[in-house]
Amino acid sequence: MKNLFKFILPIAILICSISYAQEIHNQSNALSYANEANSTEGWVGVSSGTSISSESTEAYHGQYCLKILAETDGWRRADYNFDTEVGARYKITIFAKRGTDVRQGFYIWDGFSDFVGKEIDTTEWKEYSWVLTASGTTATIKAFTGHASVAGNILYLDNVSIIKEDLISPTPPSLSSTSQTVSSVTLSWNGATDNVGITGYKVYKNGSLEIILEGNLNTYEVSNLTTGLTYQFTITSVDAYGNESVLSNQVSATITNENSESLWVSMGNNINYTAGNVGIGTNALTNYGLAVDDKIRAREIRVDNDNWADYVFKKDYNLPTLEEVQKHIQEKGHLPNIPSAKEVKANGIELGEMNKLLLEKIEELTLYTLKQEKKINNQQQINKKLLNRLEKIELIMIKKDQKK
Ligand SMILES: [Ca+2]
Ligand SMILES: [Ca+2]
Repeated sequence: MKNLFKFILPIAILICSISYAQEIHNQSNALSYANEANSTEGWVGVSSGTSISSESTEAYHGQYCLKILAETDGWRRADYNFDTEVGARYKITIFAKRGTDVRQGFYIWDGFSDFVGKEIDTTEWKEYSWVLTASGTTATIKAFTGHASVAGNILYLDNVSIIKEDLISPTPPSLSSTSQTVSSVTLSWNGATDNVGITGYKVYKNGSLEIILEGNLNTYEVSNLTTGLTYQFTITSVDAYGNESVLSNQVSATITNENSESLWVSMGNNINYTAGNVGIGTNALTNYGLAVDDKIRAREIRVDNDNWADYVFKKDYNLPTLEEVQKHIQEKGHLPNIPSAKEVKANGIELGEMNKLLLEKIEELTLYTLKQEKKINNQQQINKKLLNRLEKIELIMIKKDQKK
């Protein structure tokens, strides 16, 4: 029985909770879901031997229910009268529990052409419902404490609902996800319509009902979600009669890790990463603020360097001799102070450092060239002097030959 009530309760809450907008059982009394009060307003104990009261210890929902007591032997009952439209159909739902007597129930109602009585067959709270066609302009619900009941019989009623039949379902809302945290997603929706009126919504998570919402809401936060998982949400709208729309569009949301969310900080149109390193296609982040396991394209890249190669031109720079350079090349297979092919394959090159080293070699080459230029000039001077002396000697030799 407990399981039965676990099933019945949410349905009952749905039926009763969404119905008050078009609720015909609209008095403020112990049996009302949305407008409950310590009152029996609208209900009448029929005959002098019937007592009706608002009861606070047996309520099915809220604080109160209606207690019907047979004070004396005889046909004892409570009635509820309401206006109807001839030919219209009404969905009537009543929760009831009987006392120890049998044959308590709902019998011989007035104003409907197709009413069939129902016995209240359990001492536990149970839902009894009908969809009935009105044959007049008024109708009467009758709840009996027993068939020719005896004094002392008791019957309890609660959560009564009377809704005029509505066969047109609402249209579904348009659903969106407006924000999320590390464990929740806030859904928002709009645009649902109904011929009578929307009275509530049903939110579905991964195809299962998450919650039934009453009233004119347009947002709901789904909580207790798990980081790293992706959830699919849909929603339907519901009218007073219990018609449910088709599913809305589906909204997908992935619950992301707290750190990856919080480390990005927006500042105007900029976004800054305030801690840790960023890897794209790699998690080899040690010593690198940004690691990318792919090509990078840019119009310009600036590399800062605090030790550019102009030190080569300082007087105290120890420019190696060409003999030393040649010896290094013969022994090591690469220029001094330049990484080998093996080192570059293992470690790559650093753009700033490698440009500095290449300039270092260019500046060294310039120094070597200037030295060679100086040597060549000196040699040309010597050659010129030697040529002059040679010409003088030739002239002397020619004069000697002429004297002979
Ligand atoms: Ca109640
Ligand atoms: Ca409708």
